Amino acid sequence: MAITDIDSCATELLACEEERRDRGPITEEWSGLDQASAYAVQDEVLRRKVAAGQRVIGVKLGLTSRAKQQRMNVHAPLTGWLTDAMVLQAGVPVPQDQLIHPRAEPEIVFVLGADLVGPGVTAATAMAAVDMVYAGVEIIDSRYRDFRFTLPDVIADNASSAKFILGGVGRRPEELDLMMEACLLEVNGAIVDSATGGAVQGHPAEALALAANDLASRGLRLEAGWIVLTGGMTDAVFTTPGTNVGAHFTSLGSIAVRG
Ligand code: 0L1
Ligand code: MG
Repeated sequence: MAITDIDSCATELLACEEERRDRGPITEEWSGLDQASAYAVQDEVLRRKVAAGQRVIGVKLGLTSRAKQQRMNVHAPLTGWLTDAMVLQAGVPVPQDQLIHPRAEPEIVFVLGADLVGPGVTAATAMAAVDMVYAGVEIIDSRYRDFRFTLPDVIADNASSAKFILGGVGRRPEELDLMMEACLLEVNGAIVDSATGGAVQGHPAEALALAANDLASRGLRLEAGWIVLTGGMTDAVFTTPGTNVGAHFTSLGSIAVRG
């Protein structure tokens, strides 16, 4: 289909998700896809999902670590939406029959105890709004072939969102040194990558502040009770059938993912 505006772009990206079909970057077809129109596409896709019964449960950040930015060749962070349909319960295998080319990445996750309203949110004010901290693994699944995209493309695609798993260990923020919180990423018994929370914008609280301030620039806010995924700490690994991924955190426990 010809992509000529926000509406047709939203229709195409939703169709790709539903049909498990990947495609080339939309910016190569529609020059009107800039950052602002890409967020409008993201919001339109969300509006349609909510109209179909999904519930907004939070926000995700993407490309908040240098590892991810270098890997994807996109050098700026972005935000996307989380809905209840994205929750994958621990122990449930990656639903290959719903996804195109899923990959897993470890993240530090916040659950908010209070609204967080930008502009002007700092890491300190952001942390004051956090109720609990968890480990998470995000299962990303770009609608773009080979995960090849520009910043507007990946914004329109809701930051490659698909599923996420929340760890079973919740801690109060004051119990943790999140800059030093480490994660070892294991694939089929071998450690393939590692990072600390400092990889995420210097501190995951900086990522949370960034989300609040970015949303404020669009007249939006983070809400009490919402989940915030702060972005992949390491590169993401493919979760093909038969792959076993483990994300082992210093204080936040381990998450096992079965491909
Ligand atoms: O597909 C991608 O890697 C872009 C989304 C970024 C996800 C993340 O950094 O958490
Ligand atoms: Mg992520």
